[in-house]
Amino acid sequence: MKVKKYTGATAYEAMTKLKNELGQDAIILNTRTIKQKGFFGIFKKPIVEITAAFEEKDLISKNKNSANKLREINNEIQDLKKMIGELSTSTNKEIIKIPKQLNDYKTQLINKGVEYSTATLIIGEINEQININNKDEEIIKNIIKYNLMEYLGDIRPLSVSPGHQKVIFFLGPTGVGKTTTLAKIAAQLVLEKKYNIGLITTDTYRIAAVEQLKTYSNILNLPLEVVYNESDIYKSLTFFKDKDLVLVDTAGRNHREINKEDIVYKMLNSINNKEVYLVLSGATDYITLKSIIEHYSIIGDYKIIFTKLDEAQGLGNVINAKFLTKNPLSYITMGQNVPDDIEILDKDKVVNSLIGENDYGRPS
Ligand SMILES: Nc1nc2c(ncn2[C@@H]2O[C@H](COP(=O)(O)OP(=O)(O)OP(=O)(O)O)[C@@H](O)[C@H]2O)c(=O)[nH]1
Ligand SMILES: [Mg+2]
Repeated sequence: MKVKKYTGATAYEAMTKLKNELGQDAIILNTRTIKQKGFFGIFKKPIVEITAAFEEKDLISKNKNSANKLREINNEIQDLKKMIGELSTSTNKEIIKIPKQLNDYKTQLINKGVEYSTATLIIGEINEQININNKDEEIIKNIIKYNLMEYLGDIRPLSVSPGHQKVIFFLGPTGVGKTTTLAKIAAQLVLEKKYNIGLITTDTYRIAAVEQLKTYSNILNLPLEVVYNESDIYKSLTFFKDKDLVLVDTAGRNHREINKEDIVYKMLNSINNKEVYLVLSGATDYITLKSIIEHYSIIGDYKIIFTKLDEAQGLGNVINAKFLTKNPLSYITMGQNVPDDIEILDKDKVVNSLIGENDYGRPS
């Protein structure tokens, strides 16, 4: 057992010193206030003295702990320094290596709603492949366009093979425009292509959902079947045996709640010849879009329709979606008018809009 004294202007200060050195295990033997003599016999402020007893091993292990802690902190500082170093060299690389013209295109894409890391990747890849120094504006623009076109991939609208019935599903989050888009497509197929079409709705959740589709079916003079349960699926499909196309409207679903027990997925699994469209609003924010796409991966093969591009700030989500899923794009819609406000996605126009050359999707 050893004894040591600690002093401080206050008891707290002396105690803090003691605890720092000896830890919690020391035993306090005595605490006293000491008056100190100054010059000419004038008293200075009193100090507090604490006497403590401790085992030497406590001091050793305490010191050892402190040394370990110091080493840990030191290691963390080294790691942080390394990370900061790496970060600044990579940012420097980006700033130094990406020429201004390319960086301007990157900013342009971000302003059109392309997600930051996606825009960085697109421009970074171009920069890595091609030396754009001394190239004129027009050539640089074309390089950007070719690349964006490539990312958009093949556009796959509905393909109909007469004599082989196809069932077309429209799925997606609530209120994105599934029913309206179905009506637009149905109207064009009936009025322009004269296909023989039947309509089905599985949306029996929302009041007036059936009525909404019924209105379109009356205007277009198309039969409508309502599916409430699994056996209705087969009944209505039998009823529509002679149709070239059967278009299926589904209830909007919170994407976090979609599951394979839903009547729609039972129906999807029962049908061989089908096309599935995931309807997405172009005006959705990126993290929501990402989450929707992740949840709908349970569907597997689907094609994407972007609606409400007239309400979106830019067409960035069209590119974003292609980076989140390899599934093909198909149609875009840009207004509430049935059947006019829909078209097969025109890659050229999308790309020109992304680089600020037109206002594709905006009402003219
Ligand atoms: N601005 C704009 N509005 C649209 C577009 N497509 C649909 N809408 C409107 O969006 C609203 C919802 O459309 P619906 O077709 O009922 O959407 P839904 O996905 O079927 O909705 P739920 O069945 O309730 O999930 C309606 O007011 C439509 O007119 C579009 O391209 N642009
Ligand atoms: Mg609907």
